[in-house]
Formats: sequence, C-alpha cells, structure tokens
Amino acid sequence: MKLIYFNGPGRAEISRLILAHAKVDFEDERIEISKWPAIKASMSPPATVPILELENGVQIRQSLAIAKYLAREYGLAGASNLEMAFVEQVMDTMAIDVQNSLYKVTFFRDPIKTLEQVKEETKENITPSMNFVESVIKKPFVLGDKISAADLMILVIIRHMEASLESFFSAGKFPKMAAVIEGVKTVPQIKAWQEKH
Ligand SMILES: N[C@@H](CCC(=O)N[C@@H](CS)C(=O)NCC(=O)O)C(=O)O
Repeated sequence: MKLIYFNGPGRAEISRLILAHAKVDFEDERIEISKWPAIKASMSPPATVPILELENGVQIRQSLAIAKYLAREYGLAGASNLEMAFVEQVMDTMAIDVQNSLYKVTFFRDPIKTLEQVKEETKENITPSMNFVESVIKKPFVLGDKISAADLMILVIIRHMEASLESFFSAGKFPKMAAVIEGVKTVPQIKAWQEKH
C-alpha cells in the first residue's frame, strides 16, 4: 500500500498515524515540491494529494475518505454505527472546521489583513469547534477507554495549531484534549513514529 503526499504532515499525517498504529508496512511516498507541477499535469482532476494506492492499484482520494477507510480497516473507527458517528464528528470538526481555518495562517496570503489579524480571527473562528470537541471526549479517549482515529486526529491537528497559533492551545483551556494527546503519545507505535518523523 502506498500513501502519496508532500513532505510534511498536512492532510496525510492522520492516515500515516493510523497505519503506524496498525503496524502496517506502507510506502510513505513524499513528493518534492519542484516535481509537483509535472505530476499534477499528469493527473485527472481534482489533481490533489493525499492519494492512497492499494496493492491492486486502486486509488482513493480525499484525506478524510482515506483516513476513515483506514480506520475501518484497522479497528480505529468505532465498533457500532453510533461509535463511528462519535469518532467522525471529532475527525470532521478537527480536519474540516479547525484545520481549514489554520491553513489561512499557515499559508498567510491576505492582501489587506495583517498576519496578526488573521491569527486573531482564526482563534475566534475555531473556538466553538474546539469547545465542542472538548465537550464530547468521554475520557481518557474520545470513546472512553478505547483509542480511535479521533484521538489520533486530535494529536495531528493540535500539533498543526501549535505551529501556527503558538500559545492558543493549553492544557488549562482544553484539559480533555491535552489528556488525549498525552495518552496517544505513550502508545509505543505512535511514540516510535513521532521520534522518526
Ligand atoms: N479536500 C481535499 C483537499 C486536497 C488538497 O487541497 N491537497 C493539497 C495539499 S494539502 C494539494 O494537493 N495541493 C496542491 C495543489 O492543489 O496543486 C482533501 O482533503 O484531500
């Protein structure tokens, strides 16, 4: 199995972590930015990454579809229809509502506003989503005792947040999310993956 993306966490890290957690030996293909225009031109639209390529050559696009497919394959999606919804409401809030806002800071390009203004707006915009996720964590993980892809997603997006909004996230403000991150980071496969990348 091959996961194709750029050389950064971005929208692929959640799937890399799910595969690392499941101890799956996958090809972690990282495209160099200089080679991207030629690769993009050769692809059918929407020409974006990540792409998951299965052993039989079948490709899946869209980061959340890929992550949810892998979560189901490797037992991190929740055990019942309702648990899956609990997992997905956190994955979608963090990846769509929070991370898409963070990208406005990461790739700051506003012709009128300053970076500081965009950061303040982003903090305001993501606060309801962050409070929502904090409120639905059953402790110690999103589903209670059992780790799921939602917990891995919290780790990925909070790392992105810490890189772009510096002091916004704290254990004082979001104690349940901070505990999820601590719990996830102690899982040996995740610890090993993080030390390597
Ligand atoms: N909704 C898509 C968005 C994919 C996307 O925009 N990928 C970016 C990288 S994060 C990309 O391929 N950028 C290069 C380009 O659009 O040329 C997903 O979640 O997979």
